[in-house]
Amino acid sequence: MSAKADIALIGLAVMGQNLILNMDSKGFVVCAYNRTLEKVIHFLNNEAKGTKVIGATSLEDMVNKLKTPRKVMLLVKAGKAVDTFIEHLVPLLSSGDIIIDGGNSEYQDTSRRCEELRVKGLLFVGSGVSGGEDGARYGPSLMPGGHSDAWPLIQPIFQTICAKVDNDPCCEWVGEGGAGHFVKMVHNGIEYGDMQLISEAYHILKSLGLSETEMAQQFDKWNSEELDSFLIEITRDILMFKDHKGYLLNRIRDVAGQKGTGKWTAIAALQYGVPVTLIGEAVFSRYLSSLKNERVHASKQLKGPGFKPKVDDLKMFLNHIKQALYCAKIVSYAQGFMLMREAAKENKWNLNYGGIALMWRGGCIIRSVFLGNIKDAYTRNQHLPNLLLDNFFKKAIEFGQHSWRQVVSNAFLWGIPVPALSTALSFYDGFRTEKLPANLLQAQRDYFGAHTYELEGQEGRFIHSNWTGTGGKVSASTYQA
Ligand code: NBP
Repeated sequence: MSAKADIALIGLAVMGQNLILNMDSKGFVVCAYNRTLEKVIHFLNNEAKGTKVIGATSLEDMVNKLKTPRKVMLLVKAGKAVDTFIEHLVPLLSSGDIIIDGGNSEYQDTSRRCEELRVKGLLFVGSGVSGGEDGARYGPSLMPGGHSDAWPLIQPIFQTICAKVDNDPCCEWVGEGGAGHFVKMVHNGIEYGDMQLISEAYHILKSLGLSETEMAQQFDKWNSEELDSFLIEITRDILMFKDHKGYLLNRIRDVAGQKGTGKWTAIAALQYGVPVTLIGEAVFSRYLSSLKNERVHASKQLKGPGFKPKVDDLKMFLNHIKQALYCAKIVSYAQGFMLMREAAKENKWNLNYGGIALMWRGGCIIRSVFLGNIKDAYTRNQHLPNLLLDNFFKKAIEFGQHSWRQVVSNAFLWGIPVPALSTALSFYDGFRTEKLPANLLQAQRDYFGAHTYELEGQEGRFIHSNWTGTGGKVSASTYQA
């Protein structure tokens, strides 16, 4: 039998099945394979019935059914499963063939796999795939990176099956090595941040006594303005969702789970030394939520301010909340882009920031009109050092910051936790402050550890003072505090 499949896809769980059906609907012939073979047969006889999808009974069979250069995409559980499949595929493939990992792999793993396969003459791509089940089926956001020779070969498939916004594909080559998975990781971190911000707004609205319908109306209104986005839209729908017992949301346990990509972003931020404070708080907030038993116990012991949240002008305060959400969101994205910039510098990736905003503009969970504004900012200036310095965002914060400060300060007075809204505000204030109190930190470090300091205007010249009159003249070179 002559080879006829354009691409093979391994992994017939929710993402794999839907991506196959997406590729099939766009005219590509896909060969489906899965570790548990029964799933291949079941898929062919059910979801893929009547399509051009073909199945494989073994990896050898799958490889033989592929046009060359062969393209094999993995959509399996990230981690060991990916390495196991790669190990089994390598002896079956030929030089110039391509392996694509579409799972949520760690970007360092992707960089490693890319190098290991480069030596063997194979092209490896690590691609972020975002949008969940629906995105995979009807157009995901795709963030491919790795061995750049693979891009022209997979581009026709990737840019056909991905989401489009105004006919622009939400998929572009990101960069070498683990760049695609790094960008996907930051995307997920930003998703954590967006969700946390919305949850804090919900908490305030609820504390002010708004009903589910009134809250849903606010989200609906915000969804027609600057905050127009998938997450605001689904929040409106979630608020209105009822089952036979009434509104469902109130009965859902307030303990948030996570799969780890937000945590990876926070870890990367610490490793690269970038203050990505909002995503960090979003991750910590999920951990705090999971201390349910301790929180229940503490709620009976620890006192707060002891009065009910109340505002004189509700309409005005609701607008303040929207502005606070918007301003904090700008800071969150600015921080995410700062992290990508630093990682790009260290890893020598040539990231196209406007292109990244466009990739996230459609198809994925953080899709929003706002990402179009970010794309425009990088179109105006592709070397923009920080999103906060773009005129559009600068003006947006100038306009919204009074509202933002009102919301954060009132939430503090009322005892409502707003870690993401407030850390974003502190970041904004820190970033725009010419002289921070770090001079005192430096003095303290030198006082107790002889870590030295620089004087204003004498950068690069490190001085140690004998603060007590009893210390020596020797400065430290090892211990860092
Ligand atoms: P899962 O992450 O649940 O993985 C299921 C697939 O992995 C099945 O094909 C399963 O084979 C295979 N697998 C497992 Br589990 N352990 C294996 C092993 N040790 N060796 C070989 N194969 C193994 O599927 P998914 O939710 O469709 O996600 C696929 C990838 O896409 C993941 O990396 C995920 O993080 C990522 N992702 C998911 C979403 C989403 O919304 N679900 C969104 C974006 C990205 P079996 O059938 O034989 O058990």
